[in-house]
Amino acid sequence: MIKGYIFDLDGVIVDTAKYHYNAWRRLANTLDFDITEEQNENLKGVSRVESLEYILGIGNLQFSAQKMAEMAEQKNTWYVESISNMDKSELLPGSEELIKEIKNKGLKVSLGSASKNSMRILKATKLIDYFDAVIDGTKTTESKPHPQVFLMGAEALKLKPEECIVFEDSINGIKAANNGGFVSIGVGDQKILHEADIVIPSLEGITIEKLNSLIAQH
Ligand code: B16
Ligand code: MG
Repeated sequence: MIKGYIFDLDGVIVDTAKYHYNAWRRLANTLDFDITEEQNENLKGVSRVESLEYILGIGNLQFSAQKMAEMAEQKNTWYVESISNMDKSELLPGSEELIKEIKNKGLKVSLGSASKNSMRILKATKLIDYFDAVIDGTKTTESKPHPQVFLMGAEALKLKPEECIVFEDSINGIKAANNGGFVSIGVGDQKILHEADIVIPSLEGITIEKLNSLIAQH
């Protein structure tokens, strides 16, 4: 029986994946190359430092550790600027409704995000009080597809992985959920997220009852 719901942040609760992409593109452009949407799929759910390494690999470029730290900082400054006026209008359809329903039914909610900006976003969108646990990039040492972020979430909720659903928009996040033994729900494109147990186009109209029936059919 499902007792806990673990939500990825960027691309599941809030529409911030586009801002990460824009900021990385801006950085790549300063180095005279570009990144495609397809390449961006591999950046979703990936930590800031590992994203930078991947991007520099695309440009076939190498820099000192100090220069790389400066570039990661620059990207984050641009990203934070783009979310500085964030409010509930950035919530993806259905996310707040589902989180509220889960809490109203006395079930548990955790965040499972790679982002170090997650508290800022949860506060700006006024969702923070619904969360029983917040596990993010400030607490983890391993990146998705390692399951650490979700295992820490389940532990904080005092639940086993098989008692929890993970919602994810990234290939790496789905792999992380599967690696940890969670029920994985891909939120987005079936073609991209085909490794998920179940794929839904968005959280719009998704209720606990619908989730239970999708799991029963699986
Ligand atoms: P930050 P998620 C991830 O968040 C993003 O998908 C990814 O694009 C980003 O690089 C990563 O967080 C780190 O974010 O630079 O804010 O620490 O999808 O795991 O919620
Ligand atoms: Mg995501």
